[in-house]
Amino acid sequence: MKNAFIAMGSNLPSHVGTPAETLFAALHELSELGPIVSRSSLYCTAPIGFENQPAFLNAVINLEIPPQITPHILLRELLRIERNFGRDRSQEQPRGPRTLDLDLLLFGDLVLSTTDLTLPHPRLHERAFVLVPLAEIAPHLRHPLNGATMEQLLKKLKLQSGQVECTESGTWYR
Ligand code: PH2
Ligand code: MG
Ligand code: MG
Repeated sequence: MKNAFIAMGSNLPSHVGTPAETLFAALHELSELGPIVSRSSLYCTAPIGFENQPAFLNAVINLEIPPQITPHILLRELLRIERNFGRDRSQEQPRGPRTLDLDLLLFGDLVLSTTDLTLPHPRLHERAFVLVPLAEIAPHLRHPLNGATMEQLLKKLKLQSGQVECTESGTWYR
């Protein structure tokens, strides 16, 4: 059985409410694609890339992938769920504020490079807002390209205090 790891992020309200409410509602839609094995805590994180925007709420989930779902089908479904929560890519600023961002980090140990999808996610190992929640739920998972565990990759990042803060403790999907 294969598992996909998906990063979730939000820093703008959507039609369902606050970023936290958006992430929980999106989790419900994600659970319709396959069973959610685990999810991380929600983390309040300082914006990276474009700094003059609200703090993000970030999390990572482990989704069990049914055999008929290919990486590109999963990507298409993630984009569809983003649009359901008001994401409009034609109106937004790169690395700017968004109602919902769903990034495919890993799809089993698949290594893939196409115009619309690169696996593992090329910036996975650089981003504390991804590695902290990922290492919380899968500390011993190995990066398919360099063999390092998520725990080891996280240790290599120089975390600044206040950059990534846990806002709740992770539980099974509610
Ligand atoms: N997403 C971005 C740009 N910057 N910063 C944080 N802290 N969290 C994010 O999810 C994030 C970001 C573009 O997707
Ligand atoms: Mg993103
Ligand atoms: Mg994205």
